[in-house]
Amino acid sequence: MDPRLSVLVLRVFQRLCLWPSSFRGVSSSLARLGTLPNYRKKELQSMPSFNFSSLSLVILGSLGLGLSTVTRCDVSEPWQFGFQDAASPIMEGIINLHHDIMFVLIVVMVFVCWMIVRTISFFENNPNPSRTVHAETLEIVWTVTPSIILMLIAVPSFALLYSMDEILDPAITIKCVGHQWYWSYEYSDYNASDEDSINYDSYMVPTDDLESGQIRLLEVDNNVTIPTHTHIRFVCTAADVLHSWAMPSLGVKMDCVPGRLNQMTTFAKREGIFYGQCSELCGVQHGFMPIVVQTTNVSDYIDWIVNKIEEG
Ligand SMILES: [Cu+2]
Repeated sequence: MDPRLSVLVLRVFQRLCLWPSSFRGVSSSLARLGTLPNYRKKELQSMPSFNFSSLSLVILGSLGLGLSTVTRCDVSEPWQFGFQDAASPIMEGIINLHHDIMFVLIVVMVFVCWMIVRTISFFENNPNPSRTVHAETLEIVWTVTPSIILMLIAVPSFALLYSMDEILDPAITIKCVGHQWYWSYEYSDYNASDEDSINYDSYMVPTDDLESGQIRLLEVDNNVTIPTHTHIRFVCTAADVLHSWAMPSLGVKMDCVPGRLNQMTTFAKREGIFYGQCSELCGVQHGFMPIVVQTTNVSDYIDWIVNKIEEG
């Protein structure tokens, strides 16, 4: 069996396993329970290929564990569909809204398909089918019902949208500047003048220089380090062309526009290393300017920042 196909089948199976838990709040915690630790994922990833028997073993294993999944924690993976695990309340909100809308979507889709099939079969099997072309009551019903559904969806959607926009008194401000083709970061909370600010560039690690276990095209030489359970503000801009600073697990994606500052906020809930990429076509090496965010506890963050200040 083609390894890619078996991975795809496995993913469909995982999604089916996770489907019953796709209700608000439950899904993200169950998904986390079912997530394997990183070393185990590496092991699975390094398997040369799935043959059918190993696939069925994995499926049986998944059944045994209830909701197991081989989804990597905080990095995208080949043939992934679905989200990366959330690490911020905003991303949890995005995933929950997605699940809620998917529920409505499937109910509507099944209803519409059922109606079409029934209409066709009644029309074909009936020697004298109705030729009605106008029905006022029916038209009112099929206009009002979808608008009510849309309004029901709009309420949580707007709540999420506005909470993403909210900048809650941030403890740290980090400036992200997009360049062709790397990122540079600036921590300016700890200095008296602009010249003293902590400032560094972050380049992708080329494939030839990767160490074992590192991820191709996603690893960088200098991470962005932020503390967990702290409100962080990112201000984004670009030095040359449009870029976009995106970190899926934190639920942030912001355009970096030359000559202006955009801001966004995040609140990391757990420690880890998170991978993202530039998300605006910015030139020939657009695919080679990844973003790595490391979240640590506050005391490790203080150590890191003191180190950086001393380096500077
Ligand atoms: Cu870019």
